Amino acid sequence: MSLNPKLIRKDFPIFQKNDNLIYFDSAATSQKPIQVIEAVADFYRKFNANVHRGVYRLSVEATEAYEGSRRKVAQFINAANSREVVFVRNTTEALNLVAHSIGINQMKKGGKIVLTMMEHHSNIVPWQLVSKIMNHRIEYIPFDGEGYLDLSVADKILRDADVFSFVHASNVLGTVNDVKLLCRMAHDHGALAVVDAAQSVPHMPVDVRDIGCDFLAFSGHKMLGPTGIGVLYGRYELLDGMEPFMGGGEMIKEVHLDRSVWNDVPWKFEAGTPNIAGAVGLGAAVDYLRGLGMENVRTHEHMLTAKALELLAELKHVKIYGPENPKHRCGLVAFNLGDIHPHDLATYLDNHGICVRAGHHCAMPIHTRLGLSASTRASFFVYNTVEELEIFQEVLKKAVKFFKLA
Ligand code: C6P
Repeated sequence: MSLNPKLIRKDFPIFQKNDNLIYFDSAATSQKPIQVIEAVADFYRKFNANVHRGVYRLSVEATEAYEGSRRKVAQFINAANSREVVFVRNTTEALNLVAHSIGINQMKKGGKIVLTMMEHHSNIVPWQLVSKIMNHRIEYIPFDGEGYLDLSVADKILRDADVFSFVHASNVLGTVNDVKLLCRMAHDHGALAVVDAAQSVPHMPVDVRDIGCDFLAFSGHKMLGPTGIGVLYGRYELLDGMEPFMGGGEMIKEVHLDRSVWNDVPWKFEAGTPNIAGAVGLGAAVDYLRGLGMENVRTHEHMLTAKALELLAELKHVKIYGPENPKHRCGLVAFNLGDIHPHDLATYLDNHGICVRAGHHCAMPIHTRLGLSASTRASFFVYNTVEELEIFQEVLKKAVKFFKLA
């Protein structure tokens, strides 16, 4: 079934306020439908209390709403058990949790971590932090000129690796990696497989059991949900054997002056009062996306990406990054237009009502590999239309004249 973005837009108050707004920055954060906004507001209006603490009815209801969202998220990614879903703040925190707990508490000093050169900083810096403490080595699988991982060198690089952590869909190149294959490669080398799914879970069906990953991280705010809520999926046996990342209330069963006993999974990783309303909002976002159907979401974005590539390619001065085949891409396109600085281009586009991101998109190593300091990126979601892409192309044509590209 094809999506009707014009109908979908009616659910988003931000487009009601300004129907001409062309929002091409969903890879940074998505807009929110009224169903999510109301779920959060309703929580505060009707159920607000702390979770797992009170015996009174309101607290039990708040706990049920919070844990109900956990079950929805677990189903959404086909986790075997909702206890494999840990609520965190965002993808960044999820990856820091894994890097800390595995990299410091489980790996021996001088271990080996393998990443790829197309990682977001969130999947590089946490590993660098623990490597500094533990003297681990980090090696990177490169990508080729078209934006595909160079798997011909992967076996060599993965030898003796303890962890292989990689992005599902690149936030700059748009490349959708074959994560099932990458997980198999990790396991063949005895390494844990960690997936950064920040740009995939919102936009395509993701089944953790089919992928065969050990851990998978994503953010609520990129999938129509609120900011400040994210997910770390982990296989139960692994989470159970891990040390917590943060200490405090709720993550313990017993505290004595000389020692403590941790709570069960997943609560041992959720120290302190969690973002309860955020989790409830994420549950509503999952309901919304499931209502649309993730296959339909993927098909719609594939159609938009193919059209964007086609319209951009018609411009003489454009340089597009990432795979040419839209089937291998997620719904975003990073590009440069002649020598116009991406910040100047983004400002020009903003003056014409179009929101895009400009800069290194928190992925400096990708830009360094491409010989760039920055790019302009347009990213799409369920509320974007082909008409918006046509306007985008017209404004880019005007920009060519305005910036006097030869
Ligand atoms: N990328 C972008 O504009 P957080 O900030 O924790 O929700 O997500 C971090 C993150 C991790 N991995 C990938 C592949 C990502 O794209 C992001 C976030 C945004 O591209 C903001 S920098």
